[in-house]
Amino acid sequence: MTLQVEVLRDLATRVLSEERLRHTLGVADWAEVLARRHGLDPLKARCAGLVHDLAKEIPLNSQLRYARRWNLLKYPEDEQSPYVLHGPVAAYWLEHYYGLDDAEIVAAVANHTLGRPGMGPLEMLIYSADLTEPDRDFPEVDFLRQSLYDNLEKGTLVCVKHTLKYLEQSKRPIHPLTQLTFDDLQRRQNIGIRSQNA
Ligand code: DGI
Ligand code: FE
Ligand code: FE
Repeated sequence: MTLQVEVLRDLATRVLSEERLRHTLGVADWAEVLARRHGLDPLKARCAGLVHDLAKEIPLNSQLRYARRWNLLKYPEDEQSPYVLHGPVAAYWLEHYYGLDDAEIVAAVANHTLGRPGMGPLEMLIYSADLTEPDRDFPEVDFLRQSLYDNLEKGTLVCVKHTLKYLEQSKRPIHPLTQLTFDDLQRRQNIGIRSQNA
């Protein structure tokens, strides 16, 4: 399947509310900028941004039903906080029903909310662009944007750290994958720093 930005944009326009579409287009634009900056494929980044939240507005009980049917429930927390399922649900639908055969985009959509240990560059890009797109407005957002622009891996670590802090402050449960993602990125960066100094 060739990647057609216009087709995916139309899909997002048909499926999403006006507000969610605005966010989606913001993620697609910002992901493309970051992809160019870091030598990744800008077309793939835009496409992943366009489809990352396709399942977000499906009622939660239906998301849960799809997740059960498609065997996407991996942690007890998935059922306790079902709003973390829209990435895996959209990714499964795109791959198995829509025929999207780009594994990197499918993974970036699946893991855009929680991350995972061992994320690839496009997964980091979409995770982070989602949090820092132009419409997002919170005190640290410019620092997060600059960190991402300077270094994708370090910037993503800063984004996951921000999410952990936000969840702690709002007394929401931390999903094991968020913690595992943080630990993994931190470990990868420590290895990088040690090998630079070696
Ligand atoms: O779909 P978006 O709103 O664009 O963004 P998203 O896919 O990153 O989802 C954001 C929501 O996910 C937000 O309400 C916080 C929540 N979230 C992210 N990580 C965790 C989490 N919620 C819980 N309970 N635990 C997490 O680790
Ligand atoms: Fe999302
Ligand atoms: Fe989003």
